[in-house]
Amino acid sequence: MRFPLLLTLQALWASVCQTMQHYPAAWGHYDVCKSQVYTDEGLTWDYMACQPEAMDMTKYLKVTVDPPNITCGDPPETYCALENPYMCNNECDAQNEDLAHPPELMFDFEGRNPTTFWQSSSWKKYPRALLVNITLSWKKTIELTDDIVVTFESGRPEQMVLEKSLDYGKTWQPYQFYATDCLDAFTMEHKTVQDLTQHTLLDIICTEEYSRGYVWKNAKTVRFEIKDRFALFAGPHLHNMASLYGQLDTTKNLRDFFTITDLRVRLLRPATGATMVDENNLSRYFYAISDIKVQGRCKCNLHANSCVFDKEKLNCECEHNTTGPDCGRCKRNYQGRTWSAGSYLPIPKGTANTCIPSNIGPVTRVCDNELLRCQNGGVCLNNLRCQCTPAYTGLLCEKPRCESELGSCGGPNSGQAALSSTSLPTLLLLGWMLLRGASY
Ligand SMILES: [Ca+2]
Repeated sequence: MRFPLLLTLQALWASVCQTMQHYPAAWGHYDVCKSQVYTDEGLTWDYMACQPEAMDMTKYLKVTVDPPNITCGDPPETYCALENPYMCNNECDAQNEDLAHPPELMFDFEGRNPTTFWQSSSWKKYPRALLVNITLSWKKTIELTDDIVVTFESGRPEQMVLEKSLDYGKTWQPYQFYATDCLDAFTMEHKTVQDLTQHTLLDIICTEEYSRGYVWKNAKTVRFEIKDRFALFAGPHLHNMASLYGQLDTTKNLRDFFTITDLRVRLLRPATGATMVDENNLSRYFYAISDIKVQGRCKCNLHANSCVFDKEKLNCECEHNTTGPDCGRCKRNYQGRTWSAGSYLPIPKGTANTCIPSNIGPVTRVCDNELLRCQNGGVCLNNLRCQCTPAYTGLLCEKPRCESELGSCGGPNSGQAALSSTSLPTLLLLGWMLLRGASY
């Protein structure tokens, strides 16, 4: 009679474990760099991979609009609506605060009515191109975590390029091309982010999706889709971040793709609303942008969980004995081994790859990732000790911690280990009740 009950218990246990494996909270947020733990050797630090929270990066940028005299209002100018050349009540005057449209208005608080926006002067020199570069500089490497969204107050441009720099503006690479006709403007085929696959994710595409002004005059945004690109690895609702983190860890190109120091919006041709440009009323053609959204986090190489804005510049608050604006090197006296970035793996805590004191070299190493391997799922920390899974102990995690107990020595990861401590008494109680019920 008791045999089927034991089977029931085992099935219950298995299903609880399975549920835990799909529970997203078990994945790390990577928001803690270290914590104190009790080990066989006493109280020590346990180091983990960590990163600052994603935030609104537009608060920390410097904006430059080029050419310098391209912002409207000097001299004052009156603009007409694109859709209606007789509706000319849009005034711009740089000397009048209420009528000025400086670049800062692309980054102020949105949601007010009427909206605030930057505006260019009009296309007075037609047919010469109306070119404007808007450069956003951070003086710091940052990692994009959400879509870049540019909201236009004018019609969306007929041609534009979004570019990025990874070297503080020395060199630029295109991120995406935008045009009403990709073939005509850039001799590229029209594609959308949905055409990309895991293998072509790094391809630079031209899209017509955000440029068709005349038909969709209420569509105001131009987007660079970061999340859709993440989804190629992490699934449609980004529920499998483990897969994405794994890829980011092992593929430098992929990591670099989402990393920037500067962004540049190159406006190449304004909305014209029709096939022919009305040369008698060029004040219908201009660019106006009400908002640019950039979400991201400081790149700290998984060695810092905060990033501070000091003297007009963002800086990682480095842990793990690292230093530098991106925690990109070991501190003095902590060069016992080569610096390396932290790692997202194994999930949920990752690996800190801390810098170790210079006088602790290979002589005293307890473990490494090749010869002196930690056993039974243990992780080598700083070459100094193995961090064992709950079920094992010993210098290299070679000894089972609870040989005498029956099959409940804890699972292979910390999520399940936590579960075993809280749920085992419940399960035993349940088993006892079932057995009692069976004996009546
Ligand atoms: Ca605004």
